Amino acid sequence: MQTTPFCYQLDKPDYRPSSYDNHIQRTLSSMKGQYVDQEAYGQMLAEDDVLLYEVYEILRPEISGELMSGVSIVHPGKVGTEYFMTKGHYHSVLDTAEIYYTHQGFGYMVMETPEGDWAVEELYPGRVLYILPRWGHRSVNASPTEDLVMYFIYPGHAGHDYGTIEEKGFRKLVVERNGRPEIIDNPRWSHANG
Ligand code: S6P
Ligand code: ZN
Repeated sequence: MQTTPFCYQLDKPDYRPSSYDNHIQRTLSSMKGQYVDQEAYGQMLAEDDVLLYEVYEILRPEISGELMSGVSIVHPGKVGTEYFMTKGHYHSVLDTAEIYYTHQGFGYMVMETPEGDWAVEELYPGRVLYILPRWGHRSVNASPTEDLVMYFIYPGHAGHDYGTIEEKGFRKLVVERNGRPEIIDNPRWSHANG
């Protein structure tokens, strides 16, 4: 790990960092139960465990004075009518924020709090999204052809809680209807919460 200030490049055409510590690749099989159309999910998985998204991480010590950063790339595609998306998570230390800067593509950040608030923000090149502490987040690629490429920064001690979202999902889904993205209620979320 670096002990003096350091730099890395995020260059066109793909904005992958010039150096990184970790490359995560998440495929369809890691999203069991997350897509509302379970039949479409099963059929697609039987054909191919496709790559949904990748994360290049620049890691630092997991302490509050440090910052984690990196690049996430969500590939284009759909499971049924629902766009490819990240697993989504809360930070384990709930009271930690995050910033996302979109380099390329078009999509949405779906967010909610444990208190019942929700928000969905558009993501497109040049746009900066500030995610407040306590807001769980999932990125969704709503472009039919382009990667959604974003740079992110969050506190070193934040950690990740995936379990809550795996169990309940998000309140809102982004689906394609009549060739356009639409934000709808997640029927599975309502069911899970009675
Ligand atoms: C971490 C930050 C991103 C995500 C990445 C993948 O706090 O929000 O690095 O990890 O977008 O999403 P997920 O939900 O699989 O971690
Ligand atoms: Zn996060």
